[in-house]
Amino acid sequence: MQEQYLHLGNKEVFNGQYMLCAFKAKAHGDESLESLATEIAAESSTGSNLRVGSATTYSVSVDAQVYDIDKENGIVYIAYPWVIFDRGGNVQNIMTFISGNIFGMGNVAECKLLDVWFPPPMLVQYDGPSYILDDMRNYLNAYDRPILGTIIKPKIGLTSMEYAELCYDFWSGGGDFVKNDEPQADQQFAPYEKMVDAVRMAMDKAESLTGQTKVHSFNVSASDFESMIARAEYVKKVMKPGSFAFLVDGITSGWTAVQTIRRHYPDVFLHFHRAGHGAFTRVENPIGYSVQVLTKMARLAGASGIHTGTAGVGKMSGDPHEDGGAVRQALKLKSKGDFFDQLWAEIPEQDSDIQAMLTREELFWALGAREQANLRTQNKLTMDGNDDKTAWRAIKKTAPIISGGLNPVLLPQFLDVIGTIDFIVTMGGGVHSHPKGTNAGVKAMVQAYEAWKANIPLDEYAKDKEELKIAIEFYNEHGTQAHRYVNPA
Ligand code: CAP
Ligand code: MG
Ligand code: MG
Repeated sequence: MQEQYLHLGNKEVFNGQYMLCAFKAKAHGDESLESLATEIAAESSTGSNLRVGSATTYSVSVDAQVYDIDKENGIVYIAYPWVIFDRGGNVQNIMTFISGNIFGMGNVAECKLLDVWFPPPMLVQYDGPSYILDDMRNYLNAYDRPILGTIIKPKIGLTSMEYAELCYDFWSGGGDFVKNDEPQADQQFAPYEKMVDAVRMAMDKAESLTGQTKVHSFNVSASDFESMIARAEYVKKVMKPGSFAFLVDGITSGWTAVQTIRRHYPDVFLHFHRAGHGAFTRVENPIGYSVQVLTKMARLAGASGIHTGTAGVGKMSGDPHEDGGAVRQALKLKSKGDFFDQLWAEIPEQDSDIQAMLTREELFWALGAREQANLRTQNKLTMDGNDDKTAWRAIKKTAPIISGGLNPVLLPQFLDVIGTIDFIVTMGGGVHSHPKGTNAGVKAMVQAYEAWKANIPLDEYAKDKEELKIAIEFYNEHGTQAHRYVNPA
C-alpha cells in the first residue's frame, strides 16, 4: 500500500488538469484492491515499489491519484496530472505511462484499462485527424453509403501485376477502395515501386471505364522512418492527390510511426491497421486495454481511420458492445464510454456553436443508419455535426474501418447492428472467394448495400441480380464458418 497515492473522493481531479482512467484490477493473493490501486498509480506515474527519499514537493504534486474504487466491480479510478506527459502531443508517451510497467507487475492478476477521459485543455495539445472520411467522400463523390473496399487476397505472394489486376477487377465492378494487406512491404516477388506503378495503371484503367474516382491504401510501414518516408514519397509521386491513403501497422510499428506519418502528410488519409491489438484488447484477456481505449488513442494521435472490428458479425473476436462503443468513440463529437462521456471539442459548455453541433449530432444519430443514408442522398454531408464552420474547434472524427471475415451477405447484418453508414468496409476473403470471381464479388457487395438501403430483403432483391444470388447461396453455406468469439462470462 502506498498511501501517498490514495485520494479517495478528491473532486479536484475533474478540474481539467487530469486525465482520468478506469482500470479493472485484481491482485494475486490477498492484497486489497485499495493497496493494488495505489501500487498501479505509483508505478504508472512518479513512483516505484518503495517510497523514495529523493521525492520533492513538486514531484509529489504530480503523483497520480486513486480517486475512486468500486469494490463490487473491481474497478479503480486513477487521475493523472497531464503535465507529466511529454509536450508536443505525444501519444507514445501517454501509453508508456498507462500501459507500461503496470502490466508486468508481479502482484497484478488483472489490470485492464477499460476507459480513458481527456479533459478539453489536454485535447488541444494533440493533433487529432487532419484528412478525414468526409474528405475521402468528397474525392469519391460517395455520400450515402459506407466506402466499399477490399483487401487483396492472397494476403501475400502475388506479383505486382497480379495484385494490380485484382485491384482493377474490384474497382471496375463498382468498388471504391483497395488496401494493401498488413504484411505487404517491399517483398522480392512484388517490389514496392513496381506494385505502386501497377496500381496506378490499374486505377487509370478502372477510372476511365467507370467514370468514377478510386482510392488505394498503401502500406508504408517499414524498418525505419527513412524507409517509411521513402515509400510514402514514392506513392505520392506516382499517384494523384486524393487517390491514395497511407496504411501504418500501428501496433507493430508503434505510435511514433503513426504520428510521424500524420505530421508529414496532413493531406493524406492515414489508415491505422491494428494487427496485434488482440494481445491487449481481447475481452477475455485480463491484462491490457480495451478496443475503446485503443480507438480513442488513435483519434488523439490523428489516425484518419482505424479498424474497430465487426461487432461479432465477422471472423475476428469482438462484440456489439465493445466494437459499437469504439465506432462511437471514433466518430462522435460527444461519445458515451463505459465509464466517461468524452467531449472532443476544445471549447466546452459556453461555446454555442459547439452546442449546436452537439444537437445536430444527436438528431442525426437518432435517425439510425438507413435514414442517415437516405438523408445523405439528398444533402451529402450535412447534419452529422462535423460541419466546416465549427469543426476546427474540435478534434476531428476518425473513420471506423470494418474488416475481418465479412462478405456481401453479412453487410446488411452489420449495418443493422452498428447504426451508422460512416465507415469504410473492406472484404477480402468475402469478395475474392465469390464463385464467379472478384468482379462478381464486388458487384454482389454493391447489390447487398442497395438492398439494405431500399429496405428490401436480400433474397427478394437478388431475384434478378445474378452476382448477389450466387453470393447468397455460396456464403450462406461457407461464409458463416468463422470462429466466432463467445464471451466465457
Ligand atoms: C481482413 C483482414 C484484416 C483483419 C484485421 C485480414 O481480411 O485483411 O487484416 O480484418 O482485423 O487479413 O484478416 P478478410 P481487424 O476480409 O479476408 O477477413 O479489422 O479486426 O483489426
Ligand atoms: Mg522504469
Ligand atoms: Mg489483413
